[in-house]
Amino acid sequence: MEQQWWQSTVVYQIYPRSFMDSNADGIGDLQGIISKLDYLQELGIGAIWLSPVYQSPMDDNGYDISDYREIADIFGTMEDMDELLAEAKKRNIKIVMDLVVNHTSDEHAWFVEARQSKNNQYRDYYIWRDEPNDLESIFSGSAWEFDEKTGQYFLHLFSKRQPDLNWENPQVHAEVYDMMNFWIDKGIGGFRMDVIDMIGKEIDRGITGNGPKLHDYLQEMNHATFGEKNLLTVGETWGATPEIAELYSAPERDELSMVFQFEHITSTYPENGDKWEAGALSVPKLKEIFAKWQALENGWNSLFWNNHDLPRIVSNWGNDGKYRAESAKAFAILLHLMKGTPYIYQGEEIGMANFPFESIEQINDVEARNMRLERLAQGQSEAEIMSAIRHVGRDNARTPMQWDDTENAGFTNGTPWLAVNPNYHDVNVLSSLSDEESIFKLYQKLIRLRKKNDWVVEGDFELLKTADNVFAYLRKYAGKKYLVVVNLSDEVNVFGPGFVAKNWLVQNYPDVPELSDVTLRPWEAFACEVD
Ligand code: TEU
Ligand code: CA
Repeated sequence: MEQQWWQSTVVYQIYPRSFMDSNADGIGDLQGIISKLDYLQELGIGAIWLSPVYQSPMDDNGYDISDYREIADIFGTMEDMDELLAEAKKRNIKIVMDLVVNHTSDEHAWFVEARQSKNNQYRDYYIWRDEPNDLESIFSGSAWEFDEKTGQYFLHLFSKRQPDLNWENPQVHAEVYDMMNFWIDKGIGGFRMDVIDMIGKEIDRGITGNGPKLHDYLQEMNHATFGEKNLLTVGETWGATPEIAELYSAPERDELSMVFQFEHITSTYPENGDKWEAGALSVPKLKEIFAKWQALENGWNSLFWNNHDLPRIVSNWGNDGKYRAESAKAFAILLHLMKGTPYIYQGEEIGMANFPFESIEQINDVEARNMRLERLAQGQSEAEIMSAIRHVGRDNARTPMQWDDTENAGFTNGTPWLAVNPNYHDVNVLSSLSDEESIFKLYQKLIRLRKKNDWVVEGDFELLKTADNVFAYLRKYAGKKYLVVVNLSDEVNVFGPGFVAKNWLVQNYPDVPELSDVTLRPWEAFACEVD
């Protein structure tokens, strides 16, 4: 396959509520984003994945949509959206919209109608049963909510204000494709598809992810909407294996460009998959997982450490104290020189860290709040629960972007909807821009490397055998070899001997090591061409 634009670009995810506030109401908005496009252009990204900006009662911060064709008042207007598209285009940046079609808000007109009566014309847009089964919501409790008026239960795999759409109803498909074409006609660059692996669910058989009809639906969607439009499409698929990822992303299957897989993320979760009990990173496991995914043949990888649902990488697996800069850069080098399309989550490029949450009053996230109530009822202590939220809660990623060291980190002139991380005096965009050794400059360099070098996009990947906590690999392209070495620990580790450096590309300590026998410093990382 010829190289596609979405294979050589780097995508930047914006969580609009937390990016930049233009009107002092404490909430980020579209005009705020427009005001920062020059910054993103300087970083070098080619696309923005915009988390939902549609009309929504914001029970799940916009992942509960009440009108797919309107912009939420707090974010602006459709004129602002059109302006964002135009201003981004001027800077060669495409806008990838979040497509949330596993469920709507309970305030969506379809659901308002559907719950009126059993024979309402929208009733079958949703999933109703006389009796609930034992399916659980991802946001705690039963996945079924009793609706008084018509005496049936409706399904909600997320919050009870997010009723699941019924994809067994062809009318739902038609409505969704129509809406997608509305956005495509506006000139967007693609879609990030929220929990798309759930739309093929067969709930009476207890199947939620990877249902039997899933791929038929995606092919149908492709043909009815973006198929011929050269768009980036990325599915959020928590349950994908490399085999499944090829079903989604093999070009001849006419489905998606790529998917987000989460095997590296969930590698620290216990057997039962409970993210709240995530443990420490195992580097050997991480290497094994990436080696497996990098071997994807007929399909394309996405590459990410962070998003709006995950704790900050520098806090989660790095060292956000003594080695904040070194470890943030180490993770950047490791990821950005692999094969696939990298995604940067806002603030990652300046090494933003988790927030020191102490009490539930500081938490907005519906997932964490529901979890707390459930676990308090089960007898867990407040302290234990807060510790889990502090380590892996989603609000860690959602604190406001840190632009400078003025009040509220320059995010707002009002009161921010979620507190700004107290480290903003040290960690902010303004200081990163003037420091040649900043994390930002390293990201910028990695993005340029990818743009200029086909080996980064296309080279074969080969994992090297090394000390447990050293992650090293070769990329091979057109007879040349490129070496990437990363020490993923606070300790020194030995790498080598065996290579002769020809050409240094990038590193996270000011001086480069002697390749014949390297003692890697804590979190040391570098890449070079080798013989
Ligand atoms: O996330 C899907 C999802 O399963 C997450 O809720 C994830 O499991 C959880 O955050 C980690 O514990 C998508 C969106 O990214 C998320 O923000 C939404 O809340 C969710 O779908 C519902 O739309
Ligand atoms: Ca605002």
